Amino acid sequence: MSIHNKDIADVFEQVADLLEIKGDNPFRIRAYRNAARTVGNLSRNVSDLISQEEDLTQYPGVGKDLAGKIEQVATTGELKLLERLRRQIPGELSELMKIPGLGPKRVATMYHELDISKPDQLQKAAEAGEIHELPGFGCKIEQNILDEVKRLSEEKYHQLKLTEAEQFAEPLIDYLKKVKGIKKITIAGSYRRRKDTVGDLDILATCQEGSKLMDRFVGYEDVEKVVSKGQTRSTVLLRSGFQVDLRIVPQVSYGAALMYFTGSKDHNIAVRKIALRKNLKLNEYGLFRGKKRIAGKTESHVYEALGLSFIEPELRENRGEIEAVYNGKGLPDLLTLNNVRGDLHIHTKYTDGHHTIRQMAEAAKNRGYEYIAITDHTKRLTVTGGLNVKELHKQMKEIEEVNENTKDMTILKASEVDILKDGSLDLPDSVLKELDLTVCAVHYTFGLSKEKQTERIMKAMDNPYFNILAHPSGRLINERQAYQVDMEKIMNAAKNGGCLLELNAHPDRLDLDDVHCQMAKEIGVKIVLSTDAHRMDGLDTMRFGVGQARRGWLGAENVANTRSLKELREIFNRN
Ligand code: DGT
Ligand code: CA
Ligand code: CA
Repeated sequence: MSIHNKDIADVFEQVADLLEIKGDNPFRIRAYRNAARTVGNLSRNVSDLISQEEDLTQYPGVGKDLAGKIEQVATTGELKLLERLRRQIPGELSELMKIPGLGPKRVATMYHELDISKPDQLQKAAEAGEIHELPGFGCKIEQNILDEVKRLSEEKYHQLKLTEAEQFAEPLIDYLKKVKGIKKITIAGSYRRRKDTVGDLDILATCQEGSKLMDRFVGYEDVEKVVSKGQTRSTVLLRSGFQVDLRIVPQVSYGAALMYFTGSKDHNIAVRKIALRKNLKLNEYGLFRGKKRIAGKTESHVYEALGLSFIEPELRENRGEIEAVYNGKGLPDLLTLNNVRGDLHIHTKYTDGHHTIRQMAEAAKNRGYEYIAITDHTKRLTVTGGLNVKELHKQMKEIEEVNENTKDMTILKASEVDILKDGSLDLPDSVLKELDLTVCAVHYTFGLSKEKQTERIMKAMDNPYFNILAHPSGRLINERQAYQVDMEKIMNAAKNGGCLLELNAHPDRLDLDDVHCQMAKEIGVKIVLSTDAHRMDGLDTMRFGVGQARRGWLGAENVANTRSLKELREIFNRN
């Protein structure tokens, strides 16, 4: 039985939720949350680490006790502590905590006063007007809860973050590839389009012995339920509830099928219209003139036969890509990972990172980068141990020392400066001016009105030492909505003032999103791609940012950290 990192992370999240509802020790709760995050974000599979007898305590926030618990979940799929907690209070309470506006206190109150432990019970009670009378609630909160419960129940199914989908997909593909006679195998759908979240996996394969491949697929150890099994198509649910489809197609149709199942649906519909205009028929088997297949083996053949040039999967959202190739205007040369010359948002041990300046610099150099910026937090963000001026000066000195001893890599002095509620920055100008650049961010008071939040950020950008607006919308995928902000206004102001916007590549954020990237390009404001790495391997998440940038039509010319250090310095000097 293979247990995925996400399964383990979910167990620890649930433990933390239940402890919090019980009112347990905050430090203990935080330890479980940190463990969940660490495990969820690991690039390697924990089950593999354990079978290779690697020491889990090398990971941040993982002590001996937690390492033992992680091993327990990874090997048995269960955790005794969680079972014990579930005997005391219902495990479903942790689901209720996912509803925006419901924290542990409110969940505990609803449970003790009204015996509510499930979303449908909550909805009934809210509709009956029983919630607002509880201590710590009110009519407005009751209404919000009701709206959120309805919204969540209407979501067709839970979308996984792209990184989570990868953790399920990669071992499965490796496993399937071991079948003899398999020629090609690709994951199509939103996964191939590098969408930030993925609903299900659509796998396509060509294989001489199709029935062997199908047998192997439904026999995968992680399959909980075989929804359907046929000669050319099967659907399974993995234990996490994630759905996977496998289709076996003939080689002559592979390109047409790949195109069809890569989607998006809107892109397909628009391409099919072009086919119809040319009196051709396009489906997943090929492009046909009458009964004759005129293309189908590769996607390029199909696009070409339609008079179109090849469209990269990330662009297939019917957001202008078809018009661009149809009118001969052409598509942009999309950004690639190779274009990126440095990472400008990196944390170290000085605040909540886990490695030293030197380690992060070495790791960046190993990835072929020419420069990085060290951007630890400022003092307002106390939970991260944000730096005061004295500590920042100490860090600057260390950066100078490391720079002197490092070849072919420049470490820039920077800071992730908090944008305070009134729009001022969390460091005095006299200190900001000593930095090579600043990455500025909103980390609290997310609930301001759109007007006030926009004003706050605009005022911050008026500071001549403001360079990059970090994770501009504040969203955490599947966890926290973006705050209200007038992004177009901010982008215009940034462009006029010489500020830049970040595309934070962390797979939990991917902020700016694809649509906003496209908006930034149209407005002409420059983007910076950064990972917000808190560990050395965090630098590898750049590829998620690149996928998102491509979805937003960005080319190297739209992204500042594809430039030389000299050009960058000019960009960051706004005066
Ligand atoms: P997801 O799984 O919700 O993240 O998104 P997709 O894009 O992977 O969608 P999915 O799995 O429902 O279907 C895979 C692809 O199959 C989709 O991108 C386009 C194609 N497709 C599905 N349904 C239709 C349809 O009704 N018409 C057309 N033209 N294509 C469809
Ligand atoms: Ca899909
Ligand atoms: Ca599907």
